[in-house]
Amino acid sequence: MLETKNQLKSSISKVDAILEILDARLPAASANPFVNKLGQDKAWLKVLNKADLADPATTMDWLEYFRTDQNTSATAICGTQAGQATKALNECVSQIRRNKARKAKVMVVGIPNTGKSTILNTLAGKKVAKTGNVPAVTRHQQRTSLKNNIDIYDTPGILWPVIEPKERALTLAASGAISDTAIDYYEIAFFAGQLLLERYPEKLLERYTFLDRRPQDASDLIDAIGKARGCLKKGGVINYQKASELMIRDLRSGKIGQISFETPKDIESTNDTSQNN
Ligand SMILES: Nc1nc2c(ncn2[C@@H]2O[C@H](COP(=O)(O)OP(=O)(O)OP(=O)(O)O)[C@@H](O)[C@H]2O)c(=O)[nH]1
Ligand SMILES: [Mg+2]
Repeated sequence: MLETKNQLKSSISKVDAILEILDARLPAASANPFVNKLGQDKAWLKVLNKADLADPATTMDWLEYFRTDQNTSATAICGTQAGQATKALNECVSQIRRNKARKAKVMVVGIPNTGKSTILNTLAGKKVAKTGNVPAVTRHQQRTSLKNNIDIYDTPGILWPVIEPKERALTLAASGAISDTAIDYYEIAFFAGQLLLERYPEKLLERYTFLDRRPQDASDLIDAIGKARGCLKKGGVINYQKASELMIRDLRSGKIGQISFETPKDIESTNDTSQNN
C-alpha cells in the first residue's frame, strides 16, 4: 500500500494533468482522500464516470456542487462514449499551460473499478488496457500515446487501508469498488435495500413486479426477492446470500434503474453533524 502510494506520488509529480475518475453514483465515497492531497499544482478534472448508471438529476447536483462550492472543474460522462471521453480529456488538457510542441502528460487516477482503463481504451479507439467488472484489474502503470501530442497514463486503482465510516465502506462495496469477499453480501444488500426503499421505492416496484406493496424494510425486500426468484435452501428456507447477490447484481448493472447512492446534501449534513459535535 505504502509502495503504491509512493509510486503514485512520484508519478503524479512527472505529469501535467490529472483525470480523477470518480463513480458518478458515489462521487464523494469514491474519491480517494490521499489522491486529493497530491498534485495540487496540476491541471485537474474530476470525471464522474458511469453517469449512465446514476440518477441524472443527482449528477447535475454534484456537478454544481463541485464547480460552485468546491471551485473544481468537473464533468460527467459514460466512459464507453468516445465523444464524451474526448471532451473530458480536452477540457483537462486545455487547463495545462504548455508549449504546444511539447507532449502533454495526463494521468488517470481513481479507486478500483471506476472505469479508468475503459476510458483509456475509448480515448485510444482500441483495446490497449485490460478492463473487468471486478476491482484491481489494472496492476501496473501503463503509458499510451494518443493523437494531438498527448501521452496518457493508466494506473491501478488504489484504496486506503481502513475505510471509515462503515457507511462509506458499504457504499463502495455496493458499487463494486471493494472486493466482494471483503464484506458480507447480506450486509451490503441490506444497506443498499434500505437506500433504495428510502430514495427509489418506485424503481424497486417497477423492477420487482412480484412485490405487491412497498416492503417494510430491507430484510422484507431481500426475503421477497429470495422467495420470488427461487433462492431456496433445503427445506424451502430462503438462501439470503443468493437473494442478496441477485439484488446487488441488479443494482450494479443498472437493472433497477439509474440510482445515485449519495447526494451533495448528504455530505453537507455529515459536515454539519461533525461540526456540531
Ligand atoms: N455502465 C458503465 N460501465 C462502465 C463505464 N465505464 C466503465 N464501465 C465498466 O466498469 C467496469 C470497470 O472498468 P475498468 O475500466 O476495468 O475500471 P478500472 O477503474 O480500470 O479498474 P481497476 O483497474 O481495477 O482500478 C467494467 O466492467 C467496465 O465495462 C461506464 O461509463 N458505464
Ligand atoms: Mg484498470
